[in-house]
Amino acid sequence: SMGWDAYYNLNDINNWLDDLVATYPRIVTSIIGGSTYEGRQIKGIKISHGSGRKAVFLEGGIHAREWISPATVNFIAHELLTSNETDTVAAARDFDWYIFPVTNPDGYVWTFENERMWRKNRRPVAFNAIGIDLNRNWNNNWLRIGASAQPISDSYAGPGPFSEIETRTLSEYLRGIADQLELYLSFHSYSELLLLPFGNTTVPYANYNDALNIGRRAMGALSVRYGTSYSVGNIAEIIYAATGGSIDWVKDHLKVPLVYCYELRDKGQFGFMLPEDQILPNNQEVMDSVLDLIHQAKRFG
Ligand code: 0X9
Ligand code: ZN
Repeated sequence: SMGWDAYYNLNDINNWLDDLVATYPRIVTSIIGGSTYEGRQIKGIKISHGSGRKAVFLEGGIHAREWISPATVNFIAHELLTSNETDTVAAARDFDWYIFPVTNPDGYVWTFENERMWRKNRRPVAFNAIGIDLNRNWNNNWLRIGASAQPISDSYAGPGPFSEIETRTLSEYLRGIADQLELYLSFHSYSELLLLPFGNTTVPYANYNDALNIGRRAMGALSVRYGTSYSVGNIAEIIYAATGGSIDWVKDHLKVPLVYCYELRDKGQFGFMLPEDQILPNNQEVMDSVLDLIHQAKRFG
């Protein structure tokens, strides 16, 4: 079982996912979203109460050091499976959920065992440089802006779009379920923001204003519990222009109606080193917002 007062390493998370499959065999299945340079699997679970439903995709831990991201994704899975609260039960029943808490497993392990502040994957790319930023490697305006061509950089985009096995395999998995997807959520830290595509332009896409309003309302729901205030907007407008991120590709290539990137707690006091006593409050307020997104997504189509 998983407490919400500590960060868990990859083995603990993967074992916990296996436990969920064993505990709820009719509802939860084990899924593999892809594989990694060091030979690991990108492990996830699918929660489904029946066929023919639209789906939600939760992407956690693409940046290794952002430990609150897998913790948040795990909590959402836990709530969907254990809560008796009306909205949560409905959310679990009305959508299929594809849940991947750690989409950069090699990097995540490295932050536990070697360098707490590691961000990228772990593939050697030059004689003195390791790692590609997996949120710069997707094939959408690759290397256009806010990404580096230097292997030593923390935002190194890689030698080419989808050069990395992690992004290539996960994107193939996503293609396979694209028709089902209604809502895609990518979880990062930190800054307390809800970001919308695209990373290279502030020009709104077709349903941008609807997506913006839905996001704003959800961040209103997030703020109720502890007063945490998230800003909502286009990536290029409210943080910095950056291309090759997962949500841009998911929006542009898979045409998923609603696509967001959370930058979780905090606003910089502790940054990536968010204290463990903030895990639960963070997770609860984010869950409040996810339920609100679900409520709105149902009516959106
Ligand atoms: O720069 C990033 O990849 C994200 N910020 S972080 O501090 N967590 O590294 C923001 C990504 C938002 N952009 C896209 N997903 N395109
Ligand atoms: Zn990040």
